[in-house]
Amino acid sequence: MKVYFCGSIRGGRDDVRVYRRIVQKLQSYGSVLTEHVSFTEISEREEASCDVTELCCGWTGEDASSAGDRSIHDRDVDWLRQCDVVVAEVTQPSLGVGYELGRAVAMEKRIFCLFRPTSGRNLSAMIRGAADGDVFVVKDYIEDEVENVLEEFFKHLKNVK
Ligand code: 6IA
Repeated sequence: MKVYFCGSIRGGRDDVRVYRRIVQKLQSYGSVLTEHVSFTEISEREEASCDVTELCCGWTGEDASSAGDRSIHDRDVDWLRQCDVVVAEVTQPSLGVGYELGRAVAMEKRIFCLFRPTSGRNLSAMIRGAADGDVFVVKDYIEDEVENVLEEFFKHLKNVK
């Protein structure tokens, strides 16, 4: 199973430790194409060590610094096409995550969005309003429940497949 995980990068990295927890759990179900989203070494200004850049993008040396936004976009859209399921942590608002979810809907992917109401934020109507409880699921959760919530979702996924 290929999982595409979405989490904020330039939108802000406040939740990176939750992303790490999610990705670790997701890796017990399959390969996470976008593991780099959970790397604490990546800041919202995308200052990452060379090692990390190499790890996440397969770019090395000069390529890594000059790859640019188009390469990131095209590669991510390609991964989105390849994946079996999209899991997004949507508490920290991110234009990129919103865009990925819109593209995923158009590709008819299964989508699981995780939102933490304890953040005091109100989830965008374009995400909450897209939920149909089947192909597009939005789940309110607290951080301590995150592994259980993912377990429930993947159990359900196995049954509908
Ligand atoms: O607008 P945002 O930057 O918050 O969008 C975040 C979302 O877009 C994530 O779910 C990622 O899948 C995708 N994304 C945004 N920036 C990158 C990126 N930058 N690399 C891969 N995916 C990205 C390069 C970081 C570099 C240090 C390796």
